[in-house]
Amino acid sequence: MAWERAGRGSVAGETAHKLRGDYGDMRSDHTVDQDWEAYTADEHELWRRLYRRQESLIARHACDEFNNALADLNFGEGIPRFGAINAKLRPATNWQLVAVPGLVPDLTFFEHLANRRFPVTVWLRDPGEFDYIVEPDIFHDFFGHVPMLFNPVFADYIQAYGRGGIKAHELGAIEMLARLYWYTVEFGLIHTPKGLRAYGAGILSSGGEIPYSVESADPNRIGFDLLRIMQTRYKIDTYQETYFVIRDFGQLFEATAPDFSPYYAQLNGRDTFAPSTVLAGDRVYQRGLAPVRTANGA
Ligand code: HBI
Ligand code: FE
Repeated sequence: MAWERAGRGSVAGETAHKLRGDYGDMRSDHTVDQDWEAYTADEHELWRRLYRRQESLIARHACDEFNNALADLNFGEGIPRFGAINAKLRPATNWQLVAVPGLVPDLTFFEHLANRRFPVTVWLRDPGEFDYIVEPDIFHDFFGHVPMLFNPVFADYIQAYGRGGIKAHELGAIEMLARLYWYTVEFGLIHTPKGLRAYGAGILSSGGEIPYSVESADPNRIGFDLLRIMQTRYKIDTYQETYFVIRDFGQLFEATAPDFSPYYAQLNGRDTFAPSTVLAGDRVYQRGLAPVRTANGA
């Protein structure tokens, strides 16, 4: 996953590479129709392969909330229809999926989340990208994110993130907020009675990073701390050097309930921490033996 930097306020054309996806027919809110009939038999087969590989990994490494929702949804047989999932999502947490051509501008993304609409990319990666994909595709967006939208507390957290994003956009603080999204929604771990488990979509949609994030002795694992996370840079083209661990989803929601404006003011101009740093005040679950990862080490 190397897409975050490309996504930052840049869909209009400042990206390092051209965005994939067809942005020609989208509506003003960047949504499109899914056009499920257009997926080929090969694409459905690739989806089944991706799904089966992840399924064998998540049983031991994903949190129960993710595993239970995934089992209920049962979308392993082919690329799902968003409409069918929406019929289940609406009564569960009042979220809806909307189809998008790919990365959308930050503010558009935040506005969807603030209104409990989760943007899901319509295209699937090529077979050669089985293990690694630069931009989020339908497999990352769907497999990684959708099951957690069925958890009421987590679903509220994502909406709160969207609202916070709109505000951060006005305040010029998106970078700090984006680190929170990265280290929770994308790469978060949770400490459960069964041990450490993953809930972040970037982990759960990756074949290699699931066991790495939960079991490897290499990375740091540190207790969740909102301000600390907002000062911590991240790498977009390697496995993470540090994972942050929550106790439960309530902790996430409560920590992020206050208005962030004073936090941004407090942190503005301060030094940021390298992704591999362990601080004296950290609650350390695991001090990594080899946290530093070089690019493309994934
Ligand atoms: N667009 N489709 C899509 N998916 C994302 O996850 C996404 C995005 N645009 C911007 C973005 N993420 C992030 O840069 C913000 O969360 C900061
Ligand atoms: Fe994602």
